[in-house]
Amino acid sequence: MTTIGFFGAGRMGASLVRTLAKSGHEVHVWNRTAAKAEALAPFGVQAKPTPEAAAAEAEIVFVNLLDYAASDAQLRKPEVTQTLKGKLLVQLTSGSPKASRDTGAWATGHGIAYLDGAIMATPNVIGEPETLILFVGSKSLYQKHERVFVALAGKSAFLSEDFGAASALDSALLGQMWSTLFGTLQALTINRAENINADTYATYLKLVQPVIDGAERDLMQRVRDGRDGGDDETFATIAAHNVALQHLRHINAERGLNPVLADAYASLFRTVIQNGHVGDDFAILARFMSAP
Ligand code: FVH
Repeated sequence: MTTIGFFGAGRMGASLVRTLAKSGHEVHVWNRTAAKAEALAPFGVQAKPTPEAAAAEAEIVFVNLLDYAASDAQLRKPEVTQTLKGKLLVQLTSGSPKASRDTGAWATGHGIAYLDGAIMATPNVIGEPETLILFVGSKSLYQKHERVFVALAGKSAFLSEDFGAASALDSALLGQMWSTLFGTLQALTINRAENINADTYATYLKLVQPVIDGAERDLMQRVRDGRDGGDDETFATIAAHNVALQHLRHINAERGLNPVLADAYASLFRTVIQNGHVGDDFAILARFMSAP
């Protein structure tokens, strides 16, 4: 059993706290709105009036607040920083890779051991064997307390010594998720606007996943291999993609649909064409995503 301090009792924080308490740890929690911390008392959790009081007796202190601005505002209070010295601080607030690296540097510079983490799940599956939290920082520190982390997420894993790696991977995967979510909304909008029948929609459902999987696999491989020009495996040049995109824009115009996504793609194609790459592979766009 470990005595654990916890800053935050929001949707995710409360789920993490309950799971730690159910795993047999003594948890002292502080939340800006005290009532949310006090509501955890039935789980044997002790609500504390200040962050430093929640950290005072703890070996490990977790933070799960809205953002790093909220987190830094608490962590960098002199009385909190002083209390955290010599303890392990585990940051589970979502943030940018830079914020994670800056907080990691701040913590280690103040004699506070630091692990950063990205929760790849929603509050309802915390504590489940299939849930994943990625941790970064000192591998030996992670391994020393792995039992605590695995209680929070059965698939908890150590990712890297780079404090920013978990946030970077989280953001990359979120970007992938949003492009799939927005792409799905666009496809459903076209299907609905063109009044496709149930059989045609059933065919769409059969085709959509292989299209996504195949495109991602091929593109990742080409970009990784640096094959972003045109070669004998370039089956669709920028020109071909751009022509097909115009059909999507015509549907948007004819049906009065929101053109914002197709127009954004068109803008990227226009930039690449203006830079002389009309005959190159789609992968050439990777260069223009890194530098507009
Ligand atoms: N919910 C989810 O599915 C995602 C999954 C992936 C990881 N995220 C990140 O977890 C952090 C907390 O998210 P949340 O969903 O629990 O958010 P809320 O329920 O809104 O709780 C926010 C807590 O932060 C406290 N808080 C907000 N602003 C401040 C502030 N200025 N000073 C101190 N505390 C602050 C808030 O306190 P209160 O409103 O109850 O007083 C909550 O404790 C987040 O990084 C997600 O990206 C969740």
